[in-house]
Amino acid sequence: MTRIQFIRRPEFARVWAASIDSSLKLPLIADMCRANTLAAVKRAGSGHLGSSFSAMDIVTWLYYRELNTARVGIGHPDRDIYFSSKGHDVPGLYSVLYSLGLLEESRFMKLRRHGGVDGHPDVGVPGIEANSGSLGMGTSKAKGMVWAKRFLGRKGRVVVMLGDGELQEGQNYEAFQTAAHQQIPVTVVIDHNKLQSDKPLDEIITLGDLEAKLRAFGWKVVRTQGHDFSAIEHAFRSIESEPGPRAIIADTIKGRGVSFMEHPEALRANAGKYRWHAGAPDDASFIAAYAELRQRLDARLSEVSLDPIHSHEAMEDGTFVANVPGDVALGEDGVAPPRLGAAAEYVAQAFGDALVDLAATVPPLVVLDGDLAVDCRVRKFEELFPTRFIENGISEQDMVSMAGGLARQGLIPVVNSFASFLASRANEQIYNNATERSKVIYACHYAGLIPAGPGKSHQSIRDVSLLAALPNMVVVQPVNSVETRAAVEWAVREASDNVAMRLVIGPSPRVITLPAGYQLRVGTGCVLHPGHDAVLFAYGPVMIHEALTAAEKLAAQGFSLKVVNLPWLNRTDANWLGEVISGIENLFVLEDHAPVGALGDQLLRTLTVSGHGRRHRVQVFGVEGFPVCGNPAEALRAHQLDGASLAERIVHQARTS
Ligand SMILES: Cc1ncc(C[n+]2csc(CCOP(=O)(O)OP(=O)(O)O)c2C)c(N)n1
Ligand SMILES: [Mg+2]
Repeated sequence: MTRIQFIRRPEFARVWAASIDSSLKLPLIADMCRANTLAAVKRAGSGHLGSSFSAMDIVTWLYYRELNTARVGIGHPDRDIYFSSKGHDVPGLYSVLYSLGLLEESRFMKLRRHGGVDGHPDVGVPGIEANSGSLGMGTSKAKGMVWAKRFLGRKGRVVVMLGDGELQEGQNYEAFQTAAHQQIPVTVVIDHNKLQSDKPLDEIITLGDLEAKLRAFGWKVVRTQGHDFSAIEHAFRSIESEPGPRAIIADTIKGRGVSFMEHPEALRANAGKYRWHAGAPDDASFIAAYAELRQRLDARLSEVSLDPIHSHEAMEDGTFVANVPGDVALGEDGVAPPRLGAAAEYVAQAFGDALVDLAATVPPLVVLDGDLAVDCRVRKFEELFPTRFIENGISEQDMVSMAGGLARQGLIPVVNSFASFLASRANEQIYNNATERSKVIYACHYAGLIPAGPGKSHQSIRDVSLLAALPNMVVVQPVNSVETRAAVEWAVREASDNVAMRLVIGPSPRVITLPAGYQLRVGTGCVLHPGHDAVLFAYGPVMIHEALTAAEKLAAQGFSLKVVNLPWLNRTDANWLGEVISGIENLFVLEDHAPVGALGDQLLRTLTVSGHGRRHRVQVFGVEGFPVCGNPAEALRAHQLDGASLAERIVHQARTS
């Protein structure tokens, strides 16, 4: 059983009130917050440590010394405002807010859980000023806040934190330009840790002379050491009287505070790749990291004759058990959130492997990535075919239009990013490419509701509605590795239209076997569970698992549900559809998407046009509202899309018809 300890709020108050040199307090508070960040991420099972730790000293400085927020209160109209545009560093921010009593303990203890605090910032959490997580928007939003404060006669500054990789997003440069022209005194802090997802910026897309670039835009720029509190103070003092926009470039270390997570040692230890950007550390790494932080804290406290840190083990029921100071002996992972019974299959892996295999026989195939090569499973392609791989950094719009240019020259580009960023942010560019009638394959990773820990910036439940209306765009989502490989081969070799391939990022919840002889054919699917009382259409491994679970539960109640896997989300073969629903009145559609604009709408349209609709009733189950944050079971349940809820909803509907 993993025992994870937290440092509770009175300990922060004790250290802050201690009669010691005030310059010693901030490093102590920051490390205490690091320890809590580490504990929260470990308990959540995921989260971003490297980025939280590199920003931690600055965030501690801001809330404990620079900003009036804690003093006047987080609801005061004249408060100073801080938020992070990068957003994934929010576990660190939560720790600081908690240490000051601004964030409730019960919520902080539930990072990435339903009813706790989201994996990326959400204004529903006390102290969070802006939603972020989709990179690149923060400077523009901060500019709006400064403008509004001035307009409304309110006091208070606005400080926004940017990642250095985040600066690859073009929106930053629009904001740099307008903030200077509009003379808006927004303060930007750039957490310049020189790394992005898992590689140095200089290997992805270099920033060049950042100071000169910002100055050329008309900004006041100061550079500082981001882990030295007096240097941070000096930087803030040197820009405070500036009438226009100001930037503090803070040289920081990703993973700062835990030796083996610090750049550059961490890169050397892992063949040049940074391991601690996202995800919870394994037990051994957690124990070592926590011990290092605690030992440093206790040693520093002892030097100034203060008691060591007292920490408490947080139990699942929300109670705490006091621990012996320094006790960090941990065992098996017993507190990870309940997970789906995962199969060892990742459809995204099958996608990446298929691309590698196709490369030999399809010379025009090229792959583009937006700093997500590992998540999108294209790192292998990058290593094997470096001349056919384009790393474009965090700039989806640029990547998509570049792909359009590649396609105009006869290449077959496969563009990779998360569905939520690719389909939406670059939608206009995708449309423009489509009008040229060339073929681009858009690999929309992390499609759907699950995983739900990162929160609504990352869960993609609107991408089909954004893409399906393009006349020459086929949207497909495969259910298992076999179907994924077939879909990639079809997209690369056969498709004449553009293809948007939705892929679930996590492990498939169960092994899904396709019927013998099943051939992928546009507009058709296959029956995965026989039945005659109702038909449920679904797609992708997450929702097909829930659909099958519903069918199994209903079978035990004597209700026979036919489950149909239909990977084509905007193409339907009306004859095939007519056959599959023949003799069955009640039809259901399960979306891994909002109920608007995806498979349900497509089927309704096909039924209406073909005339089949007169004999059938259709109900669409989808992600209603914004997707909730939580573990998979919590999120599915909250949206009533888990197998048990679906079974109830289906029976209810069928009996009332
Ligand atoms: C628009 C968008 N594209 C891609 C991502 C995925 N992503 C999250 S963090 C990250 C790297 C960020 O690097 P950096 O800005 O340097 O932040 P650091 O973690 O180093 O603090 C990427 C690519 C995203 N969240 N938003
Ligand atoms: Mg960085």
